[in-house]
Amino acid sequence: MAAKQERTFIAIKPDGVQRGLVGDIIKRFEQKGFRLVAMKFPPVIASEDLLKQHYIDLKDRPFYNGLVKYMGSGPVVAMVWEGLNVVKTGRVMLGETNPADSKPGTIRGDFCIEVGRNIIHGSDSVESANKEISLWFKPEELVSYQSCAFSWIYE
Ligand code: IDP
Ligand code: MG
Repeated sequence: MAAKQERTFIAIKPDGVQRGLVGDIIKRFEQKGFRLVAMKFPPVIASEDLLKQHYIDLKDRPFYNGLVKYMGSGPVVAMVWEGLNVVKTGRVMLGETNPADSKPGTIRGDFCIEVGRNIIHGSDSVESANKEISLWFKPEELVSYQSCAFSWIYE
């Protein structure tokens, strides 16, 4: 089972931080059974360079500049979570990119309204998770430890 563990990059965006949703969001990942392996503390105001790199795949989209500005407009809480299928399941927990299409019970479905203020980022594949984790964190900032609840969460 340990071999199937993977990691995802989750970031609470400036609107999520300003609106006081940090605790609620972390709580959902904790309650699910995923394991926190890294978190930037204090929260960081990301540089334009970092954000441009983070969203490089979207560089030709009309909202790219606004997105980079929004993401740099205040502190973000950058985290790495670990668990079985955490990339895919994390995306399900986030909801759709556009909160209007997100079901109640998802983070975006419960806490926000517009696509340009959708409060949270989550990696969309294992490959992009690895890229994003190495962009935001140094290897020594990720901690490996055994969860005492492991055998109560996994068969
Ligand atoms: P994702 O965050 O669900 O993976 P992406 O398509 O990767 O969605 O887009 C990255 C971010 O860009 C979104 O979370 C959202 O903040 C922003 N974004 C996406 N589409 C639009 C748009 O049409 N207008 C404004 N912002 C957008
Ligand atoms: Mg994306």
